[in-house]
Amino acid sequence: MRLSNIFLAVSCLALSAVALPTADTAATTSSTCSNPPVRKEWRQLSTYQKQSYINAVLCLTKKKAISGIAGAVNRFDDHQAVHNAQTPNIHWVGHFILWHRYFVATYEKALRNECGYTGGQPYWDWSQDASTDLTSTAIYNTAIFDPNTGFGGNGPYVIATDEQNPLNITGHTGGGCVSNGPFVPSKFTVNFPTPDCLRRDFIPWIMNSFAQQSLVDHVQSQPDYTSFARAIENIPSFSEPNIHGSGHFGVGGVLGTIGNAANSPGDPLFFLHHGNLDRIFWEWQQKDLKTRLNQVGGPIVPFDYSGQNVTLGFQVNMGKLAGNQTLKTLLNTVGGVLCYTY
Ligand SMILES: [Cu+2]
Repeated sequence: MRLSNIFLAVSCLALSAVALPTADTAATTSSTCSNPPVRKEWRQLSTYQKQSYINAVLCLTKKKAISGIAGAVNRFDDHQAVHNAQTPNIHWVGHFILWHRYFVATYEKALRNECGYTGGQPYWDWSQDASTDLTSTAIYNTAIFDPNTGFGGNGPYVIATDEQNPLNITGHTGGGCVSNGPFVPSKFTVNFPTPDCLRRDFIPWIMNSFAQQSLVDHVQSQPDYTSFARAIENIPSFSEPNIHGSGHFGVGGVLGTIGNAANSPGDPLFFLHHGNLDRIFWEWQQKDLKTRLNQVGGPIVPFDYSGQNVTLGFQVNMGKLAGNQTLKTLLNTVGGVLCYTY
């Protein structure tokens, strides 16, 4: 047994004896988080569970928006709109991973509370399928893209203009409307910021290279929160891989919805991609919970690595979708405000 596990076990025993709701040093399930939903990898779900999840997503698209953000028509759009509104402040900052943790959890809560979904938010562990042959398309033939029990596949190839591809990303294979699965134009619309179909634009070399397990291992070997946070985003360039970019640009490419920095949550797959990043973060935390439930760092202002850092008391918000929370609260997935596990 690891030291941290012993610590956790002892703390839990102590807590159950005195029935305190929270502890500062261990991830204890609080009185407001009993039976946390367990998040699973997509292929671990049964066909029935997969269908229940997709049905709950489609259910969100039939409920009226509450975000108050112009362009958001339904509850699915709400999440995309909130992400869009905060895009300049939540990437390449110390709170990147915690903001997105809260974001995915807010979506999970909506699926459960408003659309009758009973499971945990599933995630997509792309590393399981990433090939060292960068031209391989095998990863696109896995369960997650299944047209019947998954999220459907690519869009047909569309030429991208120079304006649409300012970064000159090579090798895109799609760009048109997703043509099979539950999110085809007849069943699903991306309403925000303006109505469009869901687009995907697979780029095999990015998907395969950015999703490599060795990169995940590198991120998980970081000694502290600040270096972890920086490693998971790396730099905004295609000259160096970063695991955050794998799902975004391997699936979204140049023209796809999930490849658009501000509006990526318009692809329902976003929440499984970010669910995986959160699982990687959660696993990293488990290696030293005592420290990693109490540590944040990294810049408040994007890329401002010599400027002011976030602290445990730093607050993030979900607009009208959920209350403001401190980073300290969001470090614990079973603390009460958050209530899920892996
Ligand atoms: Cu984001």
